Amino acid sequence: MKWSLRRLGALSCLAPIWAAACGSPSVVGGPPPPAPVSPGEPALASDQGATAAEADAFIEQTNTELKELWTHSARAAWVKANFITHDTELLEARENEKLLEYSARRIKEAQRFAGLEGLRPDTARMLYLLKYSSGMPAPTDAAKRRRLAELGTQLESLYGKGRACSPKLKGHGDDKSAECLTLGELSKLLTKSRDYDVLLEAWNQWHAISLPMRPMYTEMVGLANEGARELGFRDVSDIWKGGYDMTTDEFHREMDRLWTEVKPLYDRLHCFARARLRKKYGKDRIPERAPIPAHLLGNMWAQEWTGLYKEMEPFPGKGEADITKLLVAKKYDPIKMVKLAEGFFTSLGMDPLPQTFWERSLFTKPKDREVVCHASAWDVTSSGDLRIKMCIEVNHEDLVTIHHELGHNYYFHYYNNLPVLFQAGANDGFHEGIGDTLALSVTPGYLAKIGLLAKAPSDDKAELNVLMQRALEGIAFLPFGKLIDEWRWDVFSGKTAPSRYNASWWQLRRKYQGVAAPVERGEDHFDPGAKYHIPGNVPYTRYFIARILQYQFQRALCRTAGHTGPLHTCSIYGNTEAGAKMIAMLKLGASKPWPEALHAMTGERRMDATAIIDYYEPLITWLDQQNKAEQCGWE
Ligand code: X8Z
Ligand code: ZN
Repeated sequence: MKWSLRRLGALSCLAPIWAAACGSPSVVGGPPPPAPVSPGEPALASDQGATAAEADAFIEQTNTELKELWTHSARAAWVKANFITHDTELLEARENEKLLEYSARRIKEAQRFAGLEGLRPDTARMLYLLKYSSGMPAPTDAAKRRRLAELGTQLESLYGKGRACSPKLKGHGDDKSAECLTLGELSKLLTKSRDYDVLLEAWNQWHAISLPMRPMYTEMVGLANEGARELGFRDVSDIWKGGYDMTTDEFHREMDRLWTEVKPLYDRLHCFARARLRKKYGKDRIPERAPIPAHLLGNMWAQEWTGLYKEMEPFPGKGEADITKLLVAKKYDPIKMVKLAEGFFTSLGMDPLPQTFWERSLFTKPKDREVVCHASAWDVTSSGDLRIKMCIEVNHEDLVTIHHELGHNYYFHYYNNLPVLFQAGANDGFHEGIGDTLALSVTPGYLAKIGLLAKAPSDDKAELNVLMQRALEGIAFLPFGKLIDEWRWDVFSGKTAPSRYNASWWQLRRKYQGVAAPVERGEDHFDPGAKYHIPGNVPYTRYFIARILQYQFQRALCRTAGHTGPLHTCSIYGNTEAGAKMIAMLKLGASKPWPEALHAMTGERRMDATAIIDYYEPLITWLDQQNKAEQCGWE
């Protein structure tokens, strides 16, 4: 299964959530929650005559049948994503339709076991996981279900085929005579160019790809909500928020707590970045106390700002924080980058990737056909057919993404002997956070060890440069990670009507990220659709959670590895004790509530933002000095 597809019915980077996978089924787990969990919880009518033995048999059969359906749908999704055509779209949609039908039917059937006493704990947990497994629940009506499946496929394809076309972009792509640029080419342009108008054109034209998605997305929301109601939920958002071993109210409070804890970090980085951009673009374009124009942060969605490293470098030229430069200088190619990342996992005592991984993965963008380039990890058979699909470029960002994707693959690998309902992360944030944790160990010390750097610089200035490089990714991302699903939850619940889709999007982007659209964006646009996970229907809070957990994981693993000194200097490379702790957690899959899985690896049971705060402490102190003359914040 593709990771984002594993939530039945959502497109994923593990596989769509109607196949939701960016790494695995977003079937996440928790103990059977006390009923009623929240106002969104379905009122379950249990069957007086049902027995625990019947529940065991039901779950066993579901695991067998789901595995088969997931495999079929993952194969079709793989072929479609590697070769987007009218026919492959149809084939994928048909397989998903079957999966949607099965999933909704089994969730309904399982309601007869609700509240049943004497269930085996594993059975009770799998019933819980099943209940929240459908990220895109389909209505019973066959025509509506078919339409929902088609919409899922077509939305993802529209994104995959998207191009930004304009005479003003000529000369900025790989082919200098082309006027239409792929997202990969645009991404390079956004990191390299500092020409306000060229950047604006790239941003504008990419955001034009999503306009045809607007009516389709609206229709998809309506149909999926209908499916959710048939299952007894208020709307799809209650399902998305339901798989975290806590009530939806508790979940909201947890996410808000974590955000409140990390927001001061983001505010400082925002303040500093805005001041540096003001130097570059002038006061008129970057006024004080104003949000930053969204096209100037080196990334199409302003979600990570590593493209701005040169402007943000605290001590120019100190150390070698620019990993892209190192990779290019050492003549790395995509396969060599994947081997490097695999080498990190094996250094921890993990198994090498299977030969079929190398034979079946997509590593580079084919020239002759349309593919979905957004990176994803797969286990097509849920029993070891591991792959990644990525259009790798030789740069730092893609090296981090490769670690990210292999994190999914290693999770798949270590839990693939479990029944498929347990084949998921402890929660979906765990699945997203594994590779990211390892990427934190790609320190100058590690780079020196493997020969990418001649020697690790050891002075404070070089260290601050490295921390800035990290922060432009890890801290800049946090508000974006939080806001995407806030937008979607309100869309699903009807709080945001279709007539306010874009307005609500920009309100949230302003509130959380402190960025603003560079030009007026009315409801004649559909800007959310220009981000993969919206047409792909991949839930996003998982990345917010992962970006906090990865530091908590790292702190614990570094403790196990006996690291002394500041957290940001720790690399667990080569430490098999730390590796064993990680493997112990991976092997649990979703079989236990996430606090138990967290405990297995870290000895802690609560998500904790203090690790990320510790990690960046020296940078925060430095940013405070830099920001002294600035008026931070935005109106
Ligand atoms: O979608 C992804 C992965 C696949 S699960 C490439 N990520 C998010 C994004 O690109 O927006 C990883 C970081 C956040
Ligand atoms: Zn992922």
